Amino acid sequence: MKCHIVVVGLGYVGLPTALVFASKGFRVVGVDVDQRKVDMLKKGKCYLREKDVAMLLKKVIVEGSFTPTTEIGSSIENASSVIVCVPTPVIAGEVNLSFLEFVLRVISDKVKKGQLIVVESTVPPGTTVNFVKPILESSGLTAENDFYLAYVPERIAPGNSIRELLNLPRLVGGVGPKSTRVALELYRKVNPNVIPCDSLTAELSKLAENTFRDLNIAFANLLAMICECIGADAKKVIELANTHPRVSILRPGPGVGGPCLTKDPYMLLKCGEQVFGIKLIKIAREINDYMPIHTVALIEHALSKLNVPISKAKIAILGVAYKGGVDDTRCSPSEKIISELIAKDATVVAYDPYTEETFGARHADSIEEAVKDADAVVIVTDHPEFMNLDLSLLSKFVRHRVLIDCRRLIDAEAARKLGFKYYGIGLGVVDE
Ligand code: SAJ
Repeated sequence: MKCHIVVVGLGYVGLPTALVFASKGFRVVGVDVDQRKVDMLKKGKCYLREKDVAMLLKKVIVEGSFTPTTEIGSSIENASSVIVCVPTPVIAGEVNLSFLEFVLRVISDKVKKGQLIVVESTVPPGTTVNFVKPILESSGLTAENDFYLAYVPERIAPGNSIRELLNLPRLVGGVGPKSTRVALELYRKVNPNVIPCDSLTAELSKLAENTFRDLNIAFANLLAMICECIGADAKKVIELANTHPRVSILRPGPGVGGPCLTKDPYMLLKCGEQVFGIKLIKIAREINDYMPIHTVALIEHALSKLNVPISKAKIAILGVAYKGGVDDTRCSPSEKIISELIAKDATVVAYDPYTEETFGARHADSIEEAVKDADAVVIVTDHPEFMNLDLSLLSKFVRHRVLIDCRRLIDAEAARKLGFKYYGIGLGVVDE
């Protein structure tokens, strides 16, 4: 058995992290405040809907290398390393570091000489040095001399976490060279692809990658709306532009969801409010946040062509999760789309093969149940299950053959041949 690691916070990031270390021979104690989660984990039951995570959990529980607990203090006393993966939510543009602070105060009571403390939670630039370090040093010990402190940003995409933890390059940013070296040694044991840097650079890189992705999607969404205005097809335009070897535009859609892209750009915004052009980040966020409203406008437009007032319409929503292949509904565009439709008195039925969440819409157990008597079918999430929808079967259930394809999963021509009015984000509307 190798040394003992404590992972604090067993959510989307902490749980896979704990399991990966446990599977590589470390003795890992995973701490979470949620007793229900801890009880499930002890029985080898996984609350994340990821096959690899569930399999690894069973394995490490049977092997005895992973111990879930709600007890944080005593587990830290015996640890050689502590990895903190607690949420750092952004509320109304302001980051809330209270969960992080709480954990750090407990750690500072227990921190010992030679221990490595790692923060993986996304934080504003400078947090490791200006916020984390002083709290830990209130113990009387100092970073670099007595204990080691590093920022190692999590970079995993929910749905694919184990593979990414093992393969995606890890940025390892210590508060000094000794901390970087000690943290590199630890992370190298699970992933050979480790890149040394300092904590500030690691913090900024994490925010840069998610903000860049948000900007890129905002540009794709802007292009989509331009194409809708002038009767072009953004999907084709982007496909062609991307044949240029130095261009890589992402896909437009019904909005950007999830807990990362919707929050991390605000952390970058905050640290450069006086910088010329910083509003670029804000505008990108505004564009992406606007897309659910744009989607509702497209639905209303389609219904108006049928002379069905929205208050009398039945709308089937396919997909509630924020992206394809996951059950995660955090900040999902579906939430805003469904609530806007309900506010307009539409009858909304939602189906998602991965989650029971409906955000107030009626729940359907199948696609057929969702689309029964629908005036419009709206594909919101790019789940693989929606890629090959059997439109001829669907057409038997719906009241009107109207398809609004926010992810451009369906072949427009094939849909039209079956008598569907096909609308897509980024597809210039051609109403006969
Ligand atoms: N989306 C689009 N068009 C696209 C790609 C995505 O509209 O072309 C939408 C998705 O549907 C979704 C949202 O953007 O609603 C975000 O999805 P995502 O797959 O882009 O990213 P996340 O939030 O699942 O994970 C991101 C990842 N960051 C990057 O790829 C740079 C992941 O690696 C990070 O670890 C994660 O954020 C995080 O935790 O920070």
